[in-house]
Amino acid sequence: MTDRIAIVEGDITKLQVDAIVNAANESLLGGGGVDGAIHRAAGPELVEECRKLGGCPTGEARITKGYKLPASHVIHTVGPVWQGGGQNEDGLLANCYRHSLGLAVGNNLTSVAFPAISTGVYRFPIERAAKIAVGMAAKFLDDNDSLEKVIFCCFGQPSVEAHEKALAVRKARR
Ligand code: AR6
Repeated sequence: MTDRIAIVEGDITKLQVDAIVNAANESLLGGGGVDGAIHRAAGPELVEECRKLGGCPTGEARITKGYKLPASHVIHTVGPVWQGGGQNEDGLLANCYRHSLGLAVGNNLTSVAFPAISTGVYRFPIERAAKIAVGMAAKFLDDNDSLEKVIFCCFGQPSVEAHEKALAVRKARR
């Protein structure tokens, strides 16, 4: 199923896919990093719809329309803040990917692009996060034929390399 996983470098707000995933915070009302970029590109209607959702706990996900984005939907998920690894950060990050992909399939979406959730302001180590992200996507694709493409949209070469390495390890295991 790893042939349905793609790794690209660039700005996720430019991608024409069924859904881009936002690395949000529990308020869902916007912030910096990729969250700020997505809200800027989508326009003010996005935060209006988000306001109606009443927040989102860490590890869960919510879906909205994409408004002015090329993507028709935004899936907002809240990654864990890295606290050294002893606070179930791995499990919470895996939940973000699982719930986001579940929402995509539940809404009949076939292509989804992720940023590297939690690896910016939330300081989750990139290699560890990439392993979790790629592992969960591969597992999910195994179980869901309707999903055609999962894209990891990486910001910067270290993130690209971490995802490519995680994908290569995954492929070698098959
Ligand atoms: N396209 C793709 N990836 C991006 C983009 C972009 N336009 N901009 C940044 N990244 P972060 P977090 C990468 O900090 O760690 C916000 O304030 C970035 O290089 O956006 O989950 C929220 O409101 C990094 O690899 O999200 C929360 O409060 C990755 O996206 C908090 O930050 C995630 O970095 C969430 O922190």
